[in-house]
Amino acid sequence: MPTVDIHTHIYPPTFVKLLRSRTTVPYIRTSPDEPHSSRLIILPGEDDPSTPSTARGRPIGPEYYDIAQKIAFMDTHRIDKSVISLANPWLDFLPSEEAGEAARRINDDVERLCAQHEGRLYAFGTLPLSAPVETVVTEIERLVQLKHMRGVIMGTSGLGKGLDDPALDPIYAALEKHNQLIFLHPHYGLPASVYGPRANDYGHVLPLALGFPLETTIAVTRMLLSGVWDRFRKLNVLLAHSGGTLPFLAGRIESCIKHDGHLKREGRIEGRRDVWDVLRTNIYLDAVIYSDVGLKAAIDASGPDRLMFGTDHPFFPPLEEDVKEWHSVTANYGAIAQAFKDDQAAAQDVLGNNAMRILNLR
Ligand code: 5CU
Repeated sequence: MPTVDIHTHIYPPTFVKLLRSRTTVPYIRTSPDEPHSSRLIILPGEDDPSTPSTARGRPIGPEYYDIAQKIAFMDTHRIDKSVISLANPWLDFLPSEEAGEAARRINDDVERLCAQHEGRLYAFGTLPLSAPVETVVTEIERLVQLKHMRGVIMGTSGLGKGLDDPALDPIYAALEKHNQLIFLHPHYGLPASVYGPRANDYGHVLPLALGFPLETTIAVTRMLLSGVWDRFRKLNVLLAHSGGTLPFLAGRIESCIKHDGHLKREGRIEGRRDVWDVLRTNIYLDAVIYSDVGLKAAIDASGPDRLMFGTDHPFFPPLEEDVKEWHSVTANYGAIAQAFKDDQAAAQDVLGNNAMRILNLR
């Protein structure tokens, strides 16, 4: 009975080199005062001049780019297989003319890493979303040929205008045609103004705990409202962080749709697929929510057969030194144990069997 981690990131060496060459977000900075410790600065606003440089971003060590550390982490946490993905902000920031080649290079790097650990690693590929749509579709078609790829990871910006942009249709069509899952992951959070003038006092808590999940929820709701799943009925999307807040808010979203005079006048309420249908047919959820309370909402919304264990490694390492097992991982294991305390078979499905089936792992 395998344990499979489907939410686990890496910045392969070529990507780290790219980040080290940059001076604007996203970048990696090594201060001359601390030559042995580098910081990874990726989130919007994270290098605000009012934040001391030693508090910007997060420390970055080999766990972010060394595949041997990923395997060691898997061994420590009894994870048999991982489906690795490039971490945010993927290639969103690259100039259009560079993105296609960068995606090919990084996807080939990741494919090689998986081949070095046959049977233990699979991957979600990365798309060159700032490139012309044809370049993106070509990369999707190339990814299908790579042995270890099992779909693509994407942020919420799409081609720059969000995931409800009709210009994405050829990309959705290619993903649907080749049965490639989108792993949808947040990065941009909410506008900084909502965090208030004292946001810097609160570290990363507001953007990560709330900005990320709400970003995902809004992105998926926009896809729903624009009819993406009416046009692409077999398009499958795996939502990070147990769907943000989608399982909890699905009823409210449906109610707002049914009470919207504008949608009614335009005839867009009847005949569409509702959020519950999409949650149970097109959406998969990870189990990265750290508590059985959120997990139960995910189970109720999509069903235990659509939920898959994840860790978010290498993010959220323990702050204490000499801790062997990460709190963030034991919290996710604990949430599954608690939510399925009367159903061991369903717990095992979430821990690994679902991923084996849904992602066709061997
Ligand atoms: O700690 C963070 O900033 C992050 C991040 O950027 N991406 C992610 O997947 N988890 C945590």
